Amino acid sequence: MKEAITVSVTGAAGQIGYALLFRIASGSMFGPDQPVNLRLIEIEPGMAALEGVIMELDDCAFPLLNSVHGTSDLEDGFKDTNWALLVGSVPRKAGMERNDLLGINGKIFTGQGQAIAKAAAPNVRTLVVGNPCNTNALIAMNNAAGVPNEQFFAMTRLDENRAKSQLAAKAGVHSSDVTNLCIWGNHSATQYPDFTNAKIKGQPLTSVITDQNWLEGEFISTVQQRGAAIIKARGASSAASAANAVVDTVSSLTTETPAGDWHSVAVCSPGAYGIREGLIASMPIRTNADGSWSVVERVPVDEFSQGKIDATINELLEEREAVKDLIPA
Ligand code: NAX
Repeated sequence: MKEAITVSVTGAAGQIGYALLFRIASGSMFGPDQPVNLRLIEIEPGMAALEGVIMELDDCAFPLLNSVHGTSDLEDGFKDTNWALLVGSVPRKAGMERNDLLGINGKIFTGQGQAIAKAAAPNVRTLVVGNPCNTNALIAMNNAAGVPNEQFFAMTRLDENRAKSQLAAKAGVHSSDVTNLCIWGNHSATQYPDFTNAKIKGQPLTSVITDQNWLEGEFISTVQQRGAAIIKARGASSAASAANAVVDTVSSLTTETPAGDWHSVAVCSPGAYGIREGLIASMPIRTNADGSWSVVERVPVDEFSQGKIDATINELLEEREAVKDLIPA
C-alpha cells in the first residue's frame, strides 16, 4: 500500500464539501490505489453538521480512507497536509457590496495562509474554491511565508467544463471531443472562455462551429452566467459540479497533461501574456511529467481575445487594490 496523502478541506460541512469528500475518499481524486487522510475544517457553528458528515464517511467503510479528523482549529486542520482545499467562505448577502465581501473573506484567508505555512507539509499545494477565489488565493499565498507561490491555485475548472459542455452541445459531439479550451483571468462574470484556440476532435473549433455571433455572444455569456442560472433553477448554487471540478483540477495537477492540450487553473502569474506578475490569474497550464506545472506559451491571442483578457485582468487588479492592506509588503 502507498503512504496516505493528507487532504484538508475547509467548509467541509457545506454543500460543496458534502459532494466532494465522498469523491476524495472513494479514490476519484488520487486514483484507486492511493489511501487518503481527511482533515476537515469548519467554523464552530458548522461543527455539529460536520460530525454528521464524518459519521456518514465512516458508514461508507471506504477502503482508501485511512483516517478522518474534524476540527475548527486551523493549525490542527492543516497539520502535515499535502493538499489544502479551501472551500469555506462567507456567502455574499443582500446589500453587501463586492468590496465588503472581499474584505470579510480576505481576513479568513490571511489566517488560513498563515496556518498553512506553520502546519502543513513542505510540499503542500493549496487550491482555493471559496469566492472570490482568485483574490482569496492571492491573500492566502501572500500570508503563507515560506511556501512557494507555485503551490497556490484558484479554481476555474468548473468554467472550463461548462464551456466544453456548451461547445460540444452546439457541435453535436461529446464534451471529451473538445480540447484546448482555456479560461482566462478571474473566476467571475468577466472570465473569458477562449474558444479561438479550442479544438474539436483535433480540428480548429471555429471550422466546426462557424456561427461567430453565437461564439462571441451567447456562448460567452452562457458560461459567464451559468452559476446564476443554476441558482435560479435549483434554488442553491452549484455544488456537485463544483466538487467535480475540484476533483478534475487536482487530478490534472497531479497527472501529466496529454500532449498538445492544456487545462485551466488560476496560478500565480509569472508575467506570461502580459498578466501582472504575482496576480492569481487563470491561463493555459500544462502539468509536466515531473509533477511541476508551466504556462503554455505562444497560444495565439487575437484582438477580440485580448480585449476580453484585459477586462478580466483589470478586475483582478481592482480586487487586489481593494485588499492591499491584507497583503504584507
Ligand atoms: P456553503 O455555504 O454550503 O458552505 C460553506 C461552508 O463553509 C459552511 O459549512 C460554513 O460553515 C463554512 N465556513 C465558512 N467560513 C469558514 C471558515 N472561515 N473556515 C472554515 N469553514 C468555513 O457553500 P458552498 O456551496 O459549499 O460553497 C462554498 C464556496 O464555494 C462559496 O464561496 C462559493 O461561492 C464557492 N464556489 C466557487 C466555485 C468556483 O468555481 N470557484 C463554484 C461553486 C461555488 O460557487
